[in-house]
Amino acid sequence: MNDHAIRHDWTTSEILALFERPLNDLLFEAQSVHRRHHRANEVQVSTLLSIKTGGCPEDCKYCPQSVHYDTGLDAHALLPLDDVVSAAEKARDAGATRFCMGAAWRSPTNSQARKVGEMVAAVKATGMETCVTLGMLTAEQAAELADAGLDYYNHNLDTSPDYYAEIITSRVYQDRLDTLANVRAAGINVCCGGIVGMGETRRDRAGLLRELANLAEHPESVPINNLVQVEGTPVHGIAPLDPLELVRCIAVARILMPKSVVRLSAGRTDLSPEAQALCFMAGAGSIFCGDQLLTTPNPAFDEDMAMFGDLGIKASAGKTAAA
Ligand code: SAM
Ligand code: DTB
Ligand code: SF4
Repeated sequence: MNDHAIRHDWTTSEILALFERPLNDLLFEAQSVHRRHHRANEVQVSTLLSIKTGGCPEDCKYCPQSVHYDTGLDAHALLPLDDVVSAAEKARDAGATRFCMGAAWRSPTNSQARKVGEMVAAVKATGMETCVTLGMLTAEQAAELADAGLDYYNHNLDTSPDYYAEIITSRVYQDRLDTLANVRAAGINVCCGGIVGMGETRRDRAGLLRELANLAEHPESVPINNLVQVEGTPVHGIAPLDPLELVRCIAVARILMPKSVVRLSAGRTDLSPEAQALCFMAGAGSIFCGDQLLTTPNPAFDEDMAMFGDLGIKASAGKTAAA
């Protein structure tokens, strides 16, 4: 086998062995893989908007939007189209190249999916790439969103199959894989990753990355979220993940899925600029910019642009990020 082959047959022990390498060796390999497939010193910038907030029937233990936990969130119904378009224009003018719209649904109805399709078409008309995350999707809904011009669908595996039931009981792992298959079949780019720092073991983190890397096709985009702890959720108060373990996760994801864009997603407010710099060294090629993620805070746009300046990083366009 050639060293640079794209593999889909990783074992947990092989992945754990990557995690256990000396940090410098791991970072050196991850950055070398990164430079073979992506432009060095370029990071793509996306902005998030919660188009429907709170009141979600699912019981995801990390999520402030679940009806099962009292998090004091201000819920709102699906936003009007005009509000979504003005938020997209604002994000584009600030320098984002992709606009990601999230809805707190278990799965959309056909009429909800159609309305989101209208938002996708309108946001695309602003010149931005589009991404939506709406929960489980049928094949028909995926095809309709593809027709509306959707570039990416985000649907995370969240954690390893072994740890999954500790975090979510209202839907199973296979439901997530089915949605990913529907998105893939519709020809939409897949954005799929997970969350770390929820009390899982390193073996679980390796198990999540194994599931992602062994999909028939690697997701084009792999968000690694560092848990944002929200008061009222069951995982609030858990010991935070060592930032170097997050760096290792990103590096391992980079090595396992060389062509994918690995995203340093939620949880940057808890990371020092030095830790974020190591995440970029490990191969992170995308971040969310803007004051807010979906419902929780994110570093200010200007602060991120200053960090890019300090690190000599250029904000890049998404589709052109791969060399
Ligand atoms: N309801 C849809 C779903 O779950 O598929 C879409 C929106 S949901 C908020 C999108 C993703 O955000 C979740 O899959 C999860 O990975 C991530 N997420 C939610 N709350 C988070 C938190 N507190 N910290 C980190 N990531 C979080
Ligand atoms: C993803 O993997 N992370 C984003 C996006 N996909 C939708 C969401 C992060 C949400 C963080 C918690 C919040 O702001 O509600
Ligand atoms: Fe609902 Fe999505 Fe939050 Fe789970 S992560 S509770 S499905 S909004």
